[in-house]
Amino acid sequence: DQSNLAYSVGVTLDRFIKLKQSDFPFASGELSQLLRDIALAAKIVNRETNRAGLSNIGGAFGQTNVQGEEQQKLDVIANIRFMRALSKGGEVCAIVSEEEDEVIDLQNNSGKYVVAIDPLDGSSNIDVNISIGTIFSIYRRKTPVGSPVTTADIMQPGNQQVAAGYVLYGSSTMLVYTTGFGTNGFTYESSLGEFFLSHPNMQAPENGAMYSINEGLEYEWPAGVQSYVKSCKERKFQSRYIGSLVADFHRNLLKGGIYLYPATLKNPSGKLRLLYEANALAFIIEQAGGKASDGSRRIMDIQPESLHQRTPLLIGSVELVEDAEEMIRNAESEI
Ligand code: P6P
Repeated sequence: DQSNLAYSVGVTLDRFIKLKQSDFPFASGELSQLLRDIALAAKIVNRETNRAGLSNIGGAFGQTNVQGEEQQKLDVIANIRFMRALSKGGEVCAIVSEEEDEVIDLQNNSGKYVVAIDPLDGSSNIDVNISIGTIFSIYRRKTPVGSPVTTADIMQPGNQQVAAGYVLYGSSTMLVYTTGFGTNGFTYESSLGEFFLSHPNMQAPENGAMYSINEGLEYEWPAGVQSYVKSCKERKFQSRYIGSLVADFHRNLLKGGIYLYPATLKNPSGKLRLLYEANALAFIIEQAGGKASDGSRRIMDIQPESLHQRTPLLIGSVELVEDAEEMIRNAESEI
């Protein structure tokens, strides 16, 4: 039947989206078109990323973004490309981007969807040729179509997402996304300009023996995280930390493992952003049978208070995340 055909490896992304559209009996195809628009922008950013070294666009652009980080030219290009892709289709009414201080109101009140996006996460890795990624979340607006966009449309918890995904510009370029009916991975074949289904119905191993954390910040971690990482070492876990969230997340999703970015002195609420990093990966990992928490709360249940708010993030194999949460609870009960 169509659903099995959809999962046959080698199906293009466009065909997959069309075949799975029946998951949304009442959808008018707008979400499908939005996903196609995002995939097109990903192909363009992929081309720019691969050329970064040659056309000298990898260097800092001299501007800084709301994060106060050196804005790499590729950051700027990726932001422009995704903004354009998200604006042209007419499905989106507002965008939250890591690269934009304020909400981008597209003045398109007939748009049904709100998108939160990190156009190019880990851009400090561009100059050293480490994999980088795009992360996005898609929400249905809360206020009636046709009315102006309000905060209620923007400040939605992750459990309201209708879709989420990431693009990993790595040794191969992959698009992984969910619409709430499982998580599927597509690999880009640049000679054909198509994403092909390569990882149907991805399942996060329930357990694993790999942890990802910036060990240089060990003395700043909460006690529970220190004891959890100590237990990983006692069990001879492998330590793998690329310093690029999407790359670390993707490897742990495939192999089993846990990524941790806890509160630190410099970032008392953690470093990663709730709206356009943690929520999307949380939706993806849950749809693959994994778990995402801030150490005690489910990431997708956190009610956002501000656009660029940060959150501690523990994400990956369910057994590993639950072990870490238990050690954090125990440490807190001993205070
Ligand atoms: P640190 C990259 O800047 C990023 O946002 C994530 O991609 C990455 O996992 C994390 O920060 C690395 O942070 O403090 O370990 O360098």
